Amino acid sequence: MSILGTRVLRTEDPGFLTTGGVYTDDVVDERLAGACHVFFLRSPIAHARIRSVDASAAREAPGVIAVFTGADLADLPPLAPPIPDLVDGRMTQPLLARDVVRYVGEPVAIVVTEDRYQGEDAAELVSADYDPLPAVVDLAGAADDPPSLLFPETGTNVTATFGDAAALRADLFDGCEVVVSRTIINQRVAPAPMETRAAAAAWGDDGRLTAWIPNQGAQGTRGALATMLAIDPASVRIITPDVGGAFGAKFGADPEHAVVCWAARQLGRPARWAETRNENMIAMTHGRAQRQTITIGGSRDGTVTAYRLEILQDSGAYPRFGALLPALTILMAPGPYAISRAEAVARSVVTTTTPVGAYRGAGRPEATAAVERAIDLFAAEIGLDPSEVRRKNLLPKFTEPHRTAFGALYDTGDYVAALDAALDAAGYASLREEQARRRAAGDVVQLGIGLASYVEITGAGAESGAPRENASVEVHSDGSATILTGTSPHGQGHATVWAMLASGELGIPVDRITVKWGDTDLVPEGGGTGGSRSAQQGGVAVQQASRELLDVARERAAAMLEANPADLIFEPERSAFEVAGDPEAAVPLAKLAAEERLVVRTVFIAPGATFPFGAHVAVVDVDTETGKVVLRRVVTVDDAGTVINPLLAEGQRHGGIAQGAAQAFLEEVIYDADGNPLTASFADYAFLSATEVPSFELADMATPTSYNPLGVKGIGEAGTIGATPAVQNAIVDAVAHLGVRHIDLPATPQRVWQALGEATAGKDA
Ligand code: MCN
Repeated sequence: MSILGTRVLRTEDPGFLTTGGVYTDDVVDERLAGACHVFFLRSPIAHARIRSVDASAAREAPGVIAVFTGADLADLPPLAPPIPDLVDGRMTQPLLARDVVRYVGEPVAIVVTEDRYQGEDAAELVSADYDPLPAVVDLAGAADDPPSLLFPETGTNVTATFGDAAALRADLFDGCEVVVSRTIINQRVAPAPMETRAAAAAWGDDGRLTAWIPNQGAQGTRGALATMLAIDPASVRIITPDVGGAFGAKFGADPEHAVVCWAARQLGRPARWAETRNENMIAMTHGRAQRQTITIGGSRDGTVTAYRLEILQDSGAYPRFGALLPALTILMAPGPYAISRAEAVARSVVTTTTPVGAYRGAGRPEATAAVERAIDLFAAEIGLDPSEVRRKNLLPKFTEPHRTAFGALYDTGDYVAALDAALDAAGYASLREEQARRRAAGDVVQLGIGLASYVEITGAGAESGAPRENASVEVHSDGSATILTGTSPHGQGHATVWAMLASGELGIPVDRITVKWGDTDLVPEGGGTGGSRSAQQGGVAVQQASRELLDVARERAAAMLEANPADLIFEPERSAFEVAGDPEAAVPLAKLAAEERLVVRTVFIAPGATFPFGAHVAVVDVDTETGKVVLRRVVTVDDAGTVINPLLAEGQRHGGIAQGAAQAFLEEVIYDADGNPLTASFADYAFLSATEVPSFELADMATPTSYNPLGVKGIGEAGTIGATPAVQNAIVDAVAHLGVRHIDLPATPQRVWQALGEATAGKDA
């Protein structure tokens, strides 16, 4: 039996569970001996002109080596927005604020000390004077009626537009019997990885920088850091220690990372930084943050004929990846539905809040949440079961790529089958019966059933063109093997799965294969891990390298055995080539490696992104007196094509579903009207834990893609894409018979209770 498709236990875990990981802050290295510690003084005010920063008292404080402000870094370029062609390139972030601060938490100065805890004390002695400017928090206002401009020289807070709002069709909904429209919120959330951000930096005598940074792709981090430091990327070596979660927010590098490296160079000694949880909550990029206006129209028989999505994206104070999220949301706007007329437009605006970046799903959960809410609103309006409306409008099964009106090329799909499988697994009919009973009895606790059908994009191409990834595989003379990969796992388990893929080809046991990544001197190129790209590109590259290695080995074995290469059979059980019909005449790969290095590096180039799909069913209890929601069940079908290791793929689904559910009923980053963050700690931010969720029920479905030889698509973000709308729809469904049509994310007890109150008062809630 092939090892692929089996539940191989994670080889990473014994270490994590016994001695624990070695995170950036734990790294012990002689290059870091005598390191000083960096503490960031951050803006306490959302928007202000900096009148002065007086650090004289702080400089006299115990242990203080230096205090630096924005003026000291004036020779470094500011952090430029990604893809300045799409985003206003003038809206840049100085590495330390210069004249103006634009969000609470923006780095203003650093205090460098001998011991870590001296920095925080000394920072209190820095006196920074601010002239407050009006905060910009309200999204709609930020764009159209701004209380102030973050970058007055640009004349606007709009940093990017997608689609032509002036060209929206006036007749889009003509002929529709029913049209429903609503403005909904896809709230801002915090990635909240267990490991906060950190950096350790040392400059060698050769002028090269070595930086240990938790990241999602060392090569991208090297590039971003080199740009901020205005140095050649070749003079930067990034080393990636264990990473305690990232969820999209550790791609590239942040200004803080560059400042720590700069300080190390300036002071001529290594420097370290590890942020506190509070800093992490206000200064690591946030995710989502869209205000969406959805309009859906069709006929009373349930056919949807027109859909419009208008997005206002909160980019936070400085356009980062968040400003580009609408591009992905628009690409996936119609989801799995065959809607004959659909349009989507977006504007990204800057506000005086923490910059927004990628968060698990990055743009696609927002698309799914919008269209899934729209479908439910439409179903409620015409009084049809939401499963019926979905079934009626889902694209029929296709095996040849399908081009959508928004330019996405879905590789393969069977959306109705996914929906039916999820409904079956959930026991949909009997759930509806129970709901009817509880409604008829007028129970205080009502049952809600929510659905979400989805299709998402994984492994989208890098800017440089077709999606690709490299891998090298080397067999050693002792029969073990080493894999180098351009991916960068931080919880996904590539060490296990990449070893499985090589093992499946080479017959070397998984525990004798070492997987290495994240050191740019060892692996100079790589796309890292994000967008659920790794298995379909990095994993496939490992398989391809292993096969190419066998080709090389076959030639060498043939020469050694004095046989025709075509007459050799590779026998995985022995990890050896043998002559057909003469098993005695055999040569193991290890022996070939003893003769001459046996190593192959390859690049797998994919024809395009893949489009995994699925359906989620959520079941909730909602207390109609208190608004409290208890998540009872989440049943999902997540079709990621061929599954290499079901244990890991299921783990990814569980984690994603938990985060998706958390967005539906708990988590939200909140600012007051002055731009002060109200959720700056885990005491205030309703961070999901295992106690709030049931064990999830995962049904299987696998439609292989033809885009790679393994047939794999991504699974890393599926949970966040399906679960949020399914849980939200379930909560609304629980109280729909009481007149509630919509409850914004997150559907907290207060919001549910309020919606019930408004519905009872006769208002549409
Ligand atoms: N896999 C599989 N069969 C498939 C697809 C995947 O067995 N058909 C396995 C892979 O081998 C891999 C894992 O499932 O071990 C996830 O693979 P893939 O879907 O390719 O996703 P990536 O490895 O590229 O992971 C990225 C994805 C993203 S974008 C975010 S965000 C995310 C996530 O993974 N952040 C995470 N999962 C996370 N999990 C943890 N613990 N921490 C994070 O920060």
